[in-house]
Amino acid sequence: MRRLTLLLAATLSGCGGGGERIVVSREANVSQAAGPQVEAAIAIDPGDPDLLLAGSNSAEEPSVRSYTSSDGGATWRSEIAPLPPEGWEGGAGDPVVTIGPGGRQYFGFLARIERTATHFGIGIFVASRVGPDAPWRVARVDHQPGVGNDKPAIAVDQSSGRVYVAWTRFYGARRLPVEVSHSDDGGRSWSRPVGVAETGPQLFASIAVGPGGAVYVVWDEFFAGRIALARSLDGGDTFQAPVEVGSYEDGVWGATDCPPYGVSIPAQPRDCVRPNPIVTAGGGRVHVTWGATGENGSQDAFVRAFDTALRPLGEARVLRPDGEGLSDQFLPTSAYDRSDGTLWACFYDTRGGATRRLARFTCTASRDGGDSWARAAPAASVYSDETASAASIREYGDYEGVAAAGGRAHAAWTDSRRLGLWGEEIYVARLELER
Ligand SMILES: [Ca+2]
Ligand SMILES: [Ca+2]
Repeated sequence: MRRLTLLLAATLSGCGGGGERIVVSREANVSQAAGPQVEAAIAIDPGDPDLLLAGSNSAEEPSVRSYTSSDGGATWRSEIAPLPPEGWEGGAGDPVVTIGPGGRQYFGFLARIERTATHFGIGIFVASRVGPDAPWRVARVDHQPGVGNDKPAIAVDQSSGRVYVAWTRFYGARRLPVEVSHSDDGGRSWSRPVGVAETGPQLFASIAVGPGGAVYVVWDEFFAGRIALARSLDGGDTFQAPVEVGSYEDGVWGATDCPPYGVSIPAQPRDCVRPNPIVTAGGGRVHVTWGATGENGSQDAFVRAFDTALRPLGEARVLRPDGEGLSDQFLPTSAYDRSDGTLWACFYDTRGGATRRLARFTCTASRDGGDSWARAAPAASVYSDETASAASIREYGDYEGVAAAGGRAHAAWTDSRRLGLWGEEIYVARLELER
């Protein structure tokens, strides 16, 4: 097993930031729905940070589920919405959310349609609404029959209002590139998708727009075990040559029984865990977080910083080194708060449990561009156990969420504390970094 090259990981991540403390409040079960809700996404309105939009899969229901708060996460509305168009089924899921200028809310998801008794087509849709209480209007993003679609990411340019979707397209013969489309009319119509880089099969795209309008896309090359990052300076029409963020060997496609690839860990043995790279941009830096097998063989969450031209600023760092005992940090995600320059990173953490089977969604934050990190704090007040017999085969699902604006972050995750009554639920908690 090739290890990631880590620079002084143990010295980089203590409780940096001059004793800053993460304060957690407003932990809430936002779904309260039968069956499993997994794969949490969350967005916050930079213009009014009291407005929050979250979403999740809800595989036993006709569509994804949305969770709306207009009071900073004090109260939430849980709904089966948005619905896909007539003839489509919403169970394919993969929700992604963002909130643009003027408070326009976007909710992207996959839906499937039966082509024959054994073949389904997967389409990618974005719903938008003018505010938290307005109706959703749904538009299809891809319009190319015969091409498959998977794992979208969404981001909005807060200056121009242009909204971007990046996702994997399946052309067959192992041609699986990430492509990007955009909309300038609030999600009503979408541009013809353009490829980012033809470097082999790509999944788990993440997209961010910098303050000056530069577009950054990161993805996982799961055949090669490489995380790559590319930039567009022309509004997503063309992308410059990608740079390598990190590499991994554990869990690459073809070397694992995990569906479709990944690493089986005690806390997520069946669905397994994958790198889940997330890109953020702000404060003159671009950051990527991801998960991979670390020096001691457990899962670690990593961060690496780049300048806006994607020149690396040092090596990858471990967000929370294990210390004495092995623990897994998995399904990492991150968000940048442009109002105060705080970079937030969250992940499930098995630390504190003896068997590495119990996990709590946990967050840390950096005010200095990722050079030092606050002491990690559990967003979840209790551990979850997705190895319990009543748990979904999807366990925690493929990804979780965090959003940040106005000096606050809101983490959203799959939680199994009410497994007996409601199955997996989506929880959200508010996080603030006290100076
Ligand atoms: Ca670890
Ligand atoms: Ca549930």
